Amino acid sequence: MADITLIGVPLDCGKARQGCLMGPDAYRVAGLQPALEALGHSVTDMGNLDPGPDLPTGGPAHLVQPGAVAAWTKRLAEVGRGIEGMPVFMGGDHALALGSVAGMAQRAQDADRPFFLLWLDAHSDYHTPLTTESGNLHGTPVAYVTGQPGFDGFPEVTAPVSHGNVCMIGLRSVDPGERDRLAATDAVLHDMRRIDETGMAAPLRAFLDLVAAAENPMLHVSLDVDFLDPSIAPAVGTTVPGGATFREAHLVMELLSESGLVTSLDLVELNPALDERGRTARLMVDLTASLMGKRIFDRPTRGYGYAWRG
Ligand code: EXY
Ligand code: MN
Ligand code: MN
Ligand code: MN
Repeated sequence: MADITLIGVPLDCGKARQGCLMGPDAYRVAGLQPALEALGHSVTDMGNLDPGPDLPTGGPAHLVQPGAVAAWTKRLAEVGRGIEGMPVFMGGDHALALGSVAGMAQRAQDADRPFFLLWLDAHSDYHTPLTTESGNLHGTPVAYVTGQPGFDGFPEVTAPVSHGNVCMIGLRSVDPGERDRLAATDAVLHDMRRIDETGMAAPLRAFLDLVAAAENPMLHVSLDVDFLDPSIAPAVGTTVPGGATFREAHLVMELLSESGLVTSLDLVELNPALDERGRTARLMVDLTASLMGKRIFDRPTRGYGYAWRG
């Protein structure tokens, strides 16, 4: 069983539309902690983080709240680096991943462990402040944590994530300003056209084989609500048709669970103001339970935080 720490991250400054600040409490109301405790995990809810008073204002006019995102990034990286057990960052929009991923990558570097990132998202989030068209910094976390230039005023990335250790699944909305740069890297990119042909299992198993081949790896999973099809997950401001189905999403989580490799998790972009009687929040809780071992029949599970079952 794992020791899980829930971290509320009411970060809403990664884009113009507001609402994600209610995300952490929506997960609490949807029963995330008891759902994980019912699986035998010990769960601590550390409450909501606060990036500190007087968030910086100003910055390049074309960017949305860069000072606030930078302050959150610093705070999250500090907290993530020192957290015990398995952190679950309850967002908040995807700009939280600038800090959550940077902090976990630094934690891996501190422990001399290889670090891998699984990005479950309709978007590649590979813009920089120099390439973004919208100015919304929730479209930039992967560029930041891989050490791309252009993030003036942000904390230095002292443990950059190798592109070859990044896998994206669910892509179906990638801007020209990020596509060519990303395609030129060795990141593993699975758009939904690829998933239509292969299903979720084959590409995910291939990535998990890569992770498992490393020595004592750490794997951070960043789950954006818009990875899911809007028909099952409407509570997100950046819906894109053609997302993961209910079973595809659960299969991804079940395979991750059986790998025993996941060491940290982001749950991002839930906007409760757009939800329908809380069903998106409950789905995200259920998917997290699948990631943490909810199963009908036991399967061999080994690795991080789980009872060794051979
Ligand atoms: N690529 C678009 C932009 O940069 O504005 C859309 C980004 C959506 C980001 C959400 C978190 O996934
Ligand atoms: Mn995203
Ligand atoms: Mn997205
Ligand atoms: Mn690289």
